Amino acid sequence: EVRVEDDRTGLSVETLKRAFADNLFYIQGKFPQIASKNDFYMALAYTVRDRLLRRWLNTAETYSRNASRTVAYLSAEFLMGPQLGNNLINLGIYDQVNQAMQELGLDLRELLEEEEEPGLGNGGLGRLAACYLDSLATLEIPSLGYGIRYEFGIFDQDIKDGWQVEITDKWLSAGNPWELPRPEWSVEVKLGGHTEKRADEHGNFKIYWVPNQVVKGIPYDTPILGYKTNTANTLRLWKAEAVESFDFYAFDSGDYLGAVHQKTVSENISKVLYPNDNSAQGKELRLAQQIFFVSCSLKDMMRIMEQQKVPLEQFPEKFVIQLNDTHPSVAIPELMRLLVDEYDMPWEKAWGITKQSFAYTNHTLLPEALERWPIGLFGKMLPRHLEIIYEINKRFLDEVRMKFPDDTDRLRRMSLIDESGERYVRMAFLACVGSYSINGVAALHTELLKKDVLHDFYEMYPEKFNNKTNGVTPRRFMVLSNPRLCRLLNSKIGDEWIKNLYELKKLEAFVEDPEFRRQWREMKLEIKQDVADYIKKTTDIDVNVNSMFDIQAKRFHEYKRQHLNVLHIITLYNRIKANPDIDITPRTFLFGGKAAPGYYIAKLIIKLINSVGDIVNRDPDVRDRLKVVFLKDFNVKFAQRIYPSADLSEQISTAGKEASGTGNMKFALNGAITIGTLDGANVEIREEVGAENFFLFGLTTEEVYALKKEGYQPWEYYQKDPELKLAIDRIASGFFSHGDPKLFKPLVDHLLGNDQYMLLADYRSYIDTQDRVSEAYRDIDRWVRMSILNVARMGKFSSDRSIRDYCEDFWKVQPVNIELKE
Ligand code: 26Q
Repeated sequence: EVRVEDDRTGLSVETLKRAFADNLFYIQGKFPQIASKNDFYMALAYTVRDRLLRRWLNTAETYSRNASRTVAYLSAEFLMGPQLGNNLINLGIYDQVNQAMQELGLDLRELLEEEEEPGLGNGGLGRLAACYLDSLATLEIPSLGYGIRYEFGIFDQDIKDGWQVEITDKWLSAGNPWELPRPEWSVEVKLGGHTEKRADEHGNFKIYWVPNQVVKGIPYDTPILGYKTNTANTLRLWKAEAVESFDFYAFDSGDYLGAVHQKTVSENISKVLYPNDNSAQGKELRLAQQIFFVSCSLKDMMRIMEQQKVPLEQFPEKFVIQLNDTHPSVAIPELMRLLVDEYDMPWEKAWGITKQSFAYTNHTLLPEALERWPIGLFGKMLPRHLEIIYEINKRFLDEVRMKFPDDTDRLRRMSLIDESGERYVRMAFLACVGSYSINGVAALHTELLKKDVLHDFYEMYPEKFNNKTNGVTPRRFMVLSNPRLCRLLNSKIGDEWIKNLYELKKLEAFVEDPEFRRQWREMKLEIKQDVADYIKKTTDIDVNVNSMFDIQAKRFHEYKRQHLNVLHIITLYNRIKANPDIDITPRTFLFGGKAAPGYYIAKLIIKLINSVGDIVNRDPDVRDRLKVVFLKDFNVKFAQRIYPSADLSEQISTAGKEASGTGNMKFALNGAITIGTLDGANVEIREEVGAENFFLFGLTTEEVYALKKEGYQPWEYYQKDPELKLAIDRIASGFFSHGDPKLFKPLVDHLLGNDQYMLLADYRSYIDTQDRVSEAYRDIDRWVRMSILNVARMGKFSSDRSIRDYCEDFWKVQPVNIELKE
């Protein structure tokens, strides 16, 4: 019997080759001889997409038949990273495709490099959303991600003369093979205008919102495959366009240019991602983005319910809406508006439904990142929502009065409207009142929310508060990014760990095996060699692969203290200059990360790193014992390349400032040892891997508070510690800036002036701990043991564990098995 595999579904190497050639010809319209690398990438992407469509449609069909309870994950950011490699892994066809490409004379790794990644997020919060979608699909949980299809994602970073330069991210310019537009499910969103009270046809008085702008949202769907399951969930991103009526209006009125202008105004809404991480700017367009995607998403959920014939009263049984920070929290008044104004539901009933539907995740303790909207701006864009918020607030404050009589200060503190000066809507408070669950993203973070930022709300609703420690997906951040590690792991403990990360525990049995340790060490060396080649190619800097790779890769922010790391580098440099023959453990310092374009000090820290690098890397006295490398344009693709190469992971934020961190997890899962403070998830990582396998330094959160209270004097630390003084003096003197003392003056002033993030207080502890790190690295066998034990004990930090916790604790959703049929 001759069986021919279908070109669109077959998985044999022969069929894959045939399908690839077919797509190259019929979709890209090219013969192989003249095809570009992008043509080959596209042909392969379509070949893979064909192979996941059946899963996708079967999943959608099954969900709609069962009307299963569904998680709607609302997020202004999804930092997905490249799709091709991940889809190959999750479909389980990486090896076949690799071979097919080889037989066609192509290199799969090169084609993977071709993909422009969708960088629709800033950092931790956006990447967490992406990891959670991966785990939801892998755990077969019905779920939809809802967000914005930004035309320009996070900017590309270039470095010119040591400074960051931003370049617009044109990720869509070569086309996106992973999305399908679904124009038939477009919805309209109203903005601006005013409200009117009028009688309806039955003579009942009702509120009508008369907007002055209407925009259309068009959904673009991307499949989210589970790892080796049949599940393919959906990420639905909304693109803003003008409604057609404006085109007609142009003909009617003759105001052609006016109508075209309206069109660009509408399209602006999904034009660009705001590039701020952990800082909220009250910009009008940002609020328009939020109501736009939230309103589209809620109307989409209602459409789905109608199609599945689920009555609106059962909204909380059909959907649980997870709010990824407050960015989508305007969903609370928007759902109220839809139910009360558009579906004529009584307020109490609508409020009952709303409160049962939302759950809120907080991601920050930084005051400047808590969203507040000036009343004027809010009311101008969302007049009806402001009225609804006032009503929610009135009823809420009555509730507070009942529970805490005669406590006017508490009412003032808890009001959804901040009236201390200019009036603001406090979005975190709105999210607390409108949700049945409030969670932080690491144990310490949740405790600090209860004690501090949301203390009054904790006293009011203690039962709502819970912790969900973040996690990361081992599919992308181990299987895809670190094939060498995976081969070694699989040879010892099989591959169950990919779906159950606690299986990594089994590695502990091999830590005393010298041959295994030798293999581990060799593996790390090979990975470092790859990265060294990449550094040579991109920066022309030679690095020594036997030196310790000491890496800090994350967004630039003063609280993350990249400049504390720099103070360490300068200290080592000063020691060498004082004593050129000093015995120093060789290190390669690698930095990666972007600064918000308007954050001057963060950009100055980038310039400082490059300036210090220029001096240190060229100084003959250093004799290649220290190298400082800034790798530009840190993004998901680049992160995957860099995490596996780290010996040391820098997680050095001021205690109490980093909500969780997730880079810390990605490094440790790839065998790096952490040097870190007791902040965010570092606390739990240290608990898991053991204090003896973690380099702890610095003040605790309590000590930070106490020191602030008693009057912190950074100047005293500077005066008392000669190494610290010398390091800062080097910067201040212009030593790293061609003799110009002005260049880094703002930075020096921050440190010696108020030093908000207490670098000087933590400096000595950091340096001494770094000295212990250097000592430990000299005993490479001891280091390798620590590395193995770190990986073995990181099982907790899979995003599968996080998602299981969400499901069991308060989402109350069950897996749905998908059967594959035609
Ligand atoms: C808000 C309003 C206007 C403009 C921008 C913003 C905005 C955008 C992004 C505010 C905050 C963010 C991003 C926050 C973020 O990434 N937080 C990180 O979340 C991670 C996942 O939980 C944690 O691990 C990090 O500790 C936390 O910093």
